[in-house]
Amino acid sequence: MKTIHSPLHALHDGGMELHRGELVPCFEMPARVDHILAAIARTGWAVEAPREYDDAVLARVHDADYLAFLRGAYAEWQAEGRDGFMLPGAFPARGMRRDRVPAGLHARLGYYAFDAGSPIMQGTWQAARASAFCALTAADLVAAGERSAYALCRPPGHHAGRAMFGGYCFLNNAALAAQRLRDAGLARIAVLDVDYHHGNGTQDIFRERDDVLFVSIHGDPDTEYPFYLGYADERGAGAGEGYNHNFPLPRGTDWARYAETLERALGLVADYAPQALVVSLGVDIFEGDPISQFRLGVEDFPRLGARIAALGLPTVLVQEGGYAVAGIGDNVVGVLAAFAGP
Ligand code: Q9C
Ligand code: ZN
Repeated sequence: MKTIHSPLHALHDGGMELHRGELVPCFEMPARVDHILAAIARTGWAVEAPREYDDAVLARVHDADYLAFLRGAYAEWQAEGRDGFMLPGAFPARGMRRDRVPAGLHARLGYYAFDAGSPIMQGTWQAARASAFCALTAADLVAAGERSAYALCRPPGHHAGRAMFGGYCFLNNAALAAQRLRDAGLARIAVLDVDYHHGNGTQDIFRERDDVLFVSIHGDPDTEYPFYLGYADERGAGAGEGYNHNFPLPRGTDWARYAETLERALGLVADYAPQALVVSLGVDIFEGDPISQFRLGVEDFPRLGARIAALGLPTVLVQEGGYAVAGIGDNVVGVLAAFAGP
């Protein structure tokens, strides 16, 4: 199985995030990719650079005004004589205007953001584009007949909405991959999101559609980020009603509990009979993760991979979270091994 990777991810680096009321260095750091690449190098699997795509491909999933904001935000920041990284401090919550995009840079920053945990810096746009290109390239490989491909995306994507960033995510890599597979002529795509955090962006992007099934297993949003989406009663809307399934699980969930839920989730994917599967592969379900509360051990990731691979579907695996940096490579390769064959 091929890994698609771009060194441009490292241009997004060095920011701080507001974490439980404290400004701390971002958990989402370039070293994550180094550890994943090192583990992949030990397997001998091929690593390739992504292809390039026009902004029109990104606009299949994201709004044009949002893409323009991401592209130009840091240059505007510099034009105001500032450096370092950008973080918003105010957001349009209930009772406030969301129907107009304000003019000022800081106002627009809060308008498009949903948390103060996702700094924008000099290289963020380039890194986010390269990350999206990895997912799109992996989707193109699978559309062209590869059984599976792994997009080593960084920054991650599943929290990013049509016109919204947050949770370390700017462009929704998994959604772009799913849309790319649709645009290649595959009729039905399933997205299985196993990241610890609910994939609110992906859910929202496909909420009203029946051609992309979204199934997510994650920490209960009553206490776990992103808090305001990811509950079991969110089933999709309009034509998409019944094509969205959330499985929130409590803190402390171990493999035994997880595996039961996984079987139900996989059953829904199989019943949908998709032409391809996109996996939002967050390994922050690991017991050693510093910001998450499930208890999967290193030995559980090959089990997870084997169960998903047993669907027998052409599969694009897209890297999402995972912040136990030293263990991230083994956990990712543990999942991928089931797809790579003997
Ligand atoms: N100020 C992923 O795993 N932490 N994202 C809270 C709020 C956010 C995790 C920050 C965790 C996001 C892709
Ligand atoms: Zn996560």
